Amino acid sequence: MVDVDKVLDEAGLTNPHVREFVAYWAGITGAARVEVVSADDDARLLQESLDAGELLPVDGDRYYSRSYFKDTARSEERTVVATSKESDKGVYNNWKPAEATVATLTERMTGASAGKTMYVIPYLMAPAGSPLEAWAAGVELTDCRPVVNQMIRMARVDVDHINNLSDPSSFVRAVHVTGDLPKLGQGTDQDERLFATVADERTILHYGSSYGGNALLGKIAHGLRQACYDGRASGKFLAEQFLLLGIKDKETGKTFHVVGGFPSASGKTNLSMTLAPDELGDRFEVTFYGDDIAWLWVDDEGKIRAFNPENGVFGVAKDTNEATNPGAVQSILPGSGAIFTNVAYNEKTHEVWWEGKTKHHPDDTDGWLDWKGEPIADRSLGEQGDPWAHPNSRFTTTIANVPNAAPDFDDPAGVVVDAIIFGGRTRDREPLIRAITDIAEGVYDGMTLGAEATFAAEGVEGQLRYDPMSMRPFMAYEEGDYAQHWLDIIGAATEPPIFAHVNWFQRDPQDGHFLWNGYRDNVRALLWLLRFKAGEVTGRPTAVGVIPTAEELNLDGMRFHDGDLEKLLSIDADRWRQEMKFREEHLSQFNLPEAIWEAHRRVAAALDEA
Ligand code: SPV
Ligand code: MN
Repeated sequence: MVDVDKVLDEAGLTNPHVREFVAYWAGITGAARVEVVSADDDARLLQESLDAGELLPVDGDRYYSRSYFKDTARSEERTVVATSKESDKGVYNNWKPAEATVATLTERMTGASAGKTMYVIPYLMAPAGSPLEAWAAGVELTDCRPVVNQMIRMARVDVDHINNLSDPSSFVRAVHVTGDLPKLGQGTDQDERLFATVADERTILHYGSSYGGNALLGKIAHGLRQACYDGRASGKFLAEQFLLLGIKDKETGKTFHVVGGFPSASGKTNLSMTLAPDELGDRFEVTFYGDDIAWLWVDDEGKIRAFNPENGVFGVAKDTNEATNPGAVQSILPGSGAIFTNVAYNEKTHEVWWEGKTKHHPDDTDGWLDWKGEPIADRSLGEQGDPWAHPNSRFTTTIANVPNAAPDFDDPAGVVVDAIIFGGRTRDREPLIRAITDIAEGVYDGMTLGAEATFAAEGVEGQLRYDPMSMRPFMAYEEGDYAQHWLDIIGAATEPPIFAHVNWFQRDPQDGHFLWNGYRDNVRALLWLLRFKAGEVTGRPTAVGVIPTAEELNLDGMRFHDGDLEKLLSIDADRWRQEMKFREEHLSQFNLPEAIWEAHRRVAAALDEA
């Protein structure tokens, strides 16, 4: 048995509730050693991980981690929200009763860390000193050392964060046990993996993975699922899978802030890290706050404020290059300490590569291993076309490494939110941007957010896979209650943000080309929105919101095929009327507040008149 008290004493971990939690789980998991870590331990732990072969060196003090080949993404089917109230059951949250879930996980975790070290990671999901601090502290226990190095990049890690709590019992209890990955039956009827947020006990128990959000419990388990639940239970805040960016007008000195929810593969990471287009760069500067999570609340002056609770970026590597995301490229250069997961790795030169990093993969395959660790040079003819990197391969780096990180990204007071945008991926119907001034219609727009099914076979042609607020896998309680909580929080603001829906993905129906260039030019649509909010432009009202006129958008340096701009700035009423039927079915699943249905009926009636 480990002498837990002695270890905690030596680490200066004094919070009695944390001590009790650590001792309890050390006993259950049967860990051979316990070690308390802080961000200062990063270099030593990296070296230990290298020595043990858990990480491999990448040139320029960077690192490579390869996960088990059946453990390469967040598993939605195996992720549940457990509480003691069945009224928390939603359509998408995989609700389970707390007691049985904790019992199952306790059984699976019993003895499962035998022979391993259990690392104790005291962390904060917020800038220190924020008004939401009571919900930001957590302690993750993990039996996987590279998870510690990742957590040190993604969260603020220090024992002081949990020693000095005003309520010492108020921290999230997070336990991560890797399990015997080759024996877990991933994807079969006997799948033993289980990732549970026991939300009303503020306890997170994840068993059966060492990958990403399954294992870094500060991120989506605490930062989204638990915080979403806490936000409503306290009535104080919203926790959303949103980017957060700033746009500084160098002429006036004012910085505007935008948060945004996008279903996966709709350009969220690239937008969050974008720069102003060259033609506008003299006047506007875009700054980065966060690519994945924002917490929002109403301040004493009635303004909506937000911060990113994370300290780092866990970004998709695929297609990251100087053209798509120069900020990301800069943030993972030699010297950044970045950790790459499941990209291709050269065991001789210690380089990394992924699809889209460069136009073609390296010509000389000598030393190159694919994401599974298999030599590219040994591939059979039939395997030649297989990707080198896993499509969900990632880089982990701290926000401080991002070249255009906002100077105040770490400010505990957060920033005032001027606009809330939702953006799907839609080949027709959705214009470039439509502004929504009514709060209920804005929340309604978020609840009907979605992206086109990637393959026609996944659904009806033209029908979306709905992903309400881009929170489908993270909403911790019933969707109707969630919409009501949004109405309450945003409705309490005396100066609410403006809402908008954006779409960078309209295509020409004949040859399929994108009508809008996208990437850095997307900033032009946001600039119009901020001018519209300020009353500097009026736009053109439609049934589904206000759309810019071509003259109101700053399009300096852009070119369009004939008719494309008109199409980007108009709506197809017939397609919209079809969409309204799909929306009605989608929304009927939830126990929605009447205000959301009224918004739906208003939009439907306006479309019928159009
Ligand atoms: C996502 O999948 O939405 C992520 C990555 O942000 S993970 O943390 O693995 O969920
Ligand atoms: Mn995410």
